[in-house]
Amino acid sequence: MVTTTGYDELPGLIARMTGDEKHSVAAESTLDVLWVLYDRVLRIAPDTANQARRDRFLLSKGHGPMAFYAVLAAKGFLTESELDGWAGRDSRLGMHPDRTRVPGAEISSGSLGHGLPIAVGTALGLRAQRLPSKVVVLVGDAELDEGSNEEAIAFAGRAGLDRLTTVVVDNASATHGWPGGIAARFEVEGWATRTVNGRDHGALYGAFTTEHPGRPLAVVATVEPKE
Ligand SMILES: Cc1ncc(C[n+]2csc(CCOP(=O)(O)OP(=O)(O)O)c2C)c(N)n1
Ligand SMILES: [Mg+2]
Repeated sequence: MVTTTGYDELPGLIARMTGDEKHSVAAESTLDVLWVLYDRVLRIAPDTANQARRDRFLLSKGHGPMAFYAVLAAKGFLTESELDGWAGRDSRLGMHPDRTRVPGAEISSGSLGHGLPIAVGTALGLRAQRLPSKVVVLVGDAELDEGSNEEAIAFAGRAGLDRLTTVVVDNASATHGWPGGIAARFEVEGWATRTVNGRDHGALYGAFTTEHPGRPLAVVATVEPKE
């Protein structure tokens, strides 16, 4: 399926998915990161979605998936008309993505704290199979409070998982905040890091394409605080 939908059409697509306004800011926070990844960084397409050599994108922060679905529709994984019925009884597009139903969703998510550990295992597996694919996992700043991330961050640094990129969408909603900045948490474990404006497509692209041999990469994408 070929679509010509561009970035400017995404807000209109998101607006078609009503009924989860509680998470509209969470959704909107991810929009620019998702667009840059799917448009310019990831080697993923509907017709190659089952190939072992594809890149993997894991949406760990599963609440508010409206921007994710909009980008999947823009890139031909979903039809745009399908967005209208999202979260309905007959829709495969739930308020949390289900990997068994949503084309292009690598993991089911909604329960926070699982995507980064799964991404670490995926990167290890790809390395063992000598596949060149990269793995990008998107987490929230508050999600990082989940203890499961701590072991994953430490292990990925020790193991030098350079196929792995974690993007933290930082809208300053973590209860205790991140003194010294989120990047410092990754750097102490040996990760390369970049902190950029999460709305600036050029800066995001530059961060995602940073060379980081022998180390995983954390991109902290800062967006305006959650209301
Ligand atoms: C394990 C788990 N605990 C609690 C929740 C409830 N919950 C849903 S969204 C959210 C806050 C997430 O904040 P953040 O990761 O920063 O994402 P944001 O909403 O800011 O985009 C919480 C605690 C959850 N989904 N999973
Ligand atoms: Mg947040």
